[in-house]
Amino acid sequence: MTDQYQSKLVIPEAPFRPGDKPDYSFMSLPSPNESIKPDCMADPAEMKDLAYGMVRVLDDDQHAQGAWDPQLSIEKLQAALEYMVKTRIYDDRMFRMQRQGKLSFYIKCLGEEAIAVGQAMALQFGDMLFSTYRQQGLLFVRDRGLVDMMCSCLSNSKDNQKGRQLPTLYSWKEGNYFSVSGNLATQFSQAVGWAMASAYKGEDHIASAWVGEGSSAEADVYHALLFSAAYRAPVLLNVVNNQWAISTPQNMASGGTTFAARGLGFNLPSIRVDGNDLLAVYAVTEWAAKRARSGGGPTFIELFTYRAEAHSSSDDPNAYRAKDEWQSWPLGDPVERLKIHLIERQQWSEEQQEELEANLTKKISQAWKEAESFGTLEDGPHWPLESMFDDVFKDIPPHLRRQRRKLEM
Ligand SMILES: Cc1ncc(C[n+]2csc(CCOP(=O)(O)OP(=O)(O)O)c2C)c(N)n1
Repeated sequence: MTDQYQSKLVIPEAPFRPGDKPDYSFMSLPSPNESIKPDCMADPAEMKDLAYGMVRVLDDDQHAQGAWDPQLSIEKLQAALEYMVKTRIYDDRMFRMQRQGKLSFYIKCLGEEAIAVGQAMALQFGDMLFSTYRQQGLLFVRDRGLVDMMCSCLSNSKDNQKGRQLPTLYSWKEGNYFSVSGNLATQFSQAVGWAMASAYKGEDHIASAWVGEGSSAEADVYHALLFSAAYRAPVLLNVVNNQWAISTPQNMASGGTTFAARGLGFNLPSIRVDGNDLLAVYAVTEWAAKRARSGGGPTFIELFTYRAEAHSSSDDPNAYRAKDEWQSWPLGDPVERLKIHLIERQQWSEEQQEELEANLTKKISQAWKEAESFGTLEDGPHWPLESMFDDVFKDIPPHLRRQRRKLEM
């Protein structure tokens, strides 16, 4: 064996681990003026740079700049801020309730609020959403009732999933929100299938699916990409790169390039966007939705962000990542950024922000009291055990009928 031909196994490492002082100065962040905005029906070959750059609208001073500025009205921007703050306060309340033993489990989306809110606002109500457990903002934009969401997390008598799901794995048929699956990445192929059916039937509604960057290593994602490309399904395929898949850093799944770049091999328009910039998220989603609705097929989107909280209520990130990493994150806090943008335009104030937060905190507290009145995990009432056989099969197969009978005896 000679040194010249010695192969070497490379184990990707996280940039920082506990005890390190995070410093992201190595990260190249283009200015908003650097990204071109092609026509929404452009050939993917003409826009490859968008997979390696980063679409941004808010600059470092939170002024809107560049070709991707979606020129949203002040009312829309204020509504987006409200949805994001609502998401944050809701998450905070639910996490505390989990710590008090009222819920079995909870997942927050702290730091990622602009993604679900910006994307849901750029889509239409009839568009079908195939989300992960970390896009609760989609439900707020669609005006899902707070009490309904809480009852789902409490698995109580008003839980529309009858206590069969983990908290945060919501389902809402009437809101075109597909049941969240605990088996990661299944939603990508489901969304593509739904979008193919929609196009086949000549309907104008599109689908949108999300997956975490860690889950993007699942084979389902590549089946979905190929089918979406081959049949030009009207679907948005979003990878939320929040840097961590529990304790696994993003470079374990990236293969050393951007996640967006994977779409290029399938000849898809592939765009990497600053996921902490509500305006940029909105603009890219609006572009991709217009393309899908015009017969241009799918778009692959990487939303670049940072998971500010633990993975879930069962996780302690101090074991694997540097303390205060979020504070060093160069793309900042999405809520602060939109707030500063509006204040700079003299369309918002710190006083209004405080008032908004106080009102939402009050509403969420009231909703919690009401939700608890339908039962809690600890005290019940719980769904009768035999109800586990309902709603799965139209005609219950004999072996399950036998099992139900046994249970009733
Ligand atoms: C098929 C499958 N594999 C593994 C898991 C266990 N698991 C749950 S969440 C998670 C990490 C997912 O990370 P990522 O996709 O980056 O999303 P994030 O939680 O960071 O939003 C893992 C490995 C699972 N639920 N399903």
